[in-house]
Amino acid sequence: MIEQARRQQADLLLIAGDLFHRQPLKRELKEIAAWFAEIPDTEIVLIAGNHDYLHPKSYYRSFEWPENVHFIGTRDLSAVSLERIHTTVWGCSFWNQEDTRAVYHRDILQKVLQNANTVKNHREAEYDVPFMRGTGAFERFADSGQVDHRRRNFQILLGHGGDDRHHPFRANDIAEAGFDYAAFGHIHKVAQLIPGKVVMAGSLEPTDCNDFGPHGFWMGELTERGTSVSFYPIKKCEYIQQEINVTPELSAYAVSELVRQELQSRKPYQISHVILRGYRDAETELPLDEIAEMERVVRVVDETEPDYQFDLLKQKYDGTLLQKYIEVMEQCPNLELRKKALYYGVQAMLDTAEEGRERIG
Ligand SMILES: [Mn+2]
Repeated sequence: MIEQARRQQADLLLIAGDLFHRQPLKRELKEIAAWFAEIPDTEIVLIAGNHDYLHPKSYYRSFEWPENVHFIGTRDLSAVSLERIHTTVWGCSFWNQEDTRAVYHRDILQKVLQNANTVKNHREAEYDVPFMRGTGAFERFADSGQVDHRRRNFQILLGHGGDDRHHPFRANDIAEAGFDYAAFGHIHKVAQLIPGKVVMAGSLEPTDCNDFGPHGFWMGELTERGTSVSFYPIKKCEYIQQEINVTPELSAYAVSELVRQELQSRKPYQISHVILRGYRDAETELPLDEIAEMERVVRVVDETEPDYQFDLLKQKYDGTLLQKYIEVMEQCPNLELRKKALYYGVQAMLDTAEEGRERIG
């Protein structure tokens, strides 16, 4: 990511919270600060998310960042004015693991963008946070209205949350408030909520094996004509769901060969959840252990149904409840319902039969 920022000579790198999955250690901040210092020509703005929230003892509160790094630690929206790149970035940090306040509500957003003085007073009352960098620049901007009117000042929102317990928001509110761009974090799945305007960053890499789909970062350009962003997947590790369609003719050996074949089309960075669907021969035991042992398979899920030979079953269980059940269900006009009733019903009755045949005998 840092390397990309250097190569692209990025003006601005936005980190939308939860840079750490828990409270960062001091040495971890030192380490990341050293990385950030490697790209001094890139302004870096970051906020704390619900995982690395600003605990009273958080090292974020006292940490000295390099010149190009701007940490927005306020609990309500405040701004960092980056005069060199004619950009103001608005944001706030989590002070608790949960925060249900609608800090990105449309009324608040409109107010912060339209009335700099209101924001300034607000800042003095509540935002007196000594570790915030860039406030000096912001003060000039708010005090005397020294916005460079010859060039447009870009307005960016940097946010975190989006579910009921973490700063719920509506993407439309943000687009309509007049921000040029809004970068959000928190939801692991990457998404463009409003094309070119509001994006959810996702995580750079999956945080666990159920974190499916591509992960990476957004990169784009803000110009007078508008914003354009594209997603850049980091192809290091990606979890996918590999569905395998099982049919009753397939032997256990054939199923494992089929899986092996399908897995060959994976990319080297893809790790599979193998999901077996369809109908297996009722007598066949699927080679689940063998599949689980295959390379880059993290999990096997058997969702197949046994394919019963209903005519044979009727003969074998002639005169029993099972035989009558099959006969009645075979008359069911709804095909989907008939299939389900037959498979689940017969399976349940056979399971019971194994416990004691007399029950259906
Ligand atoms: Mn989060």
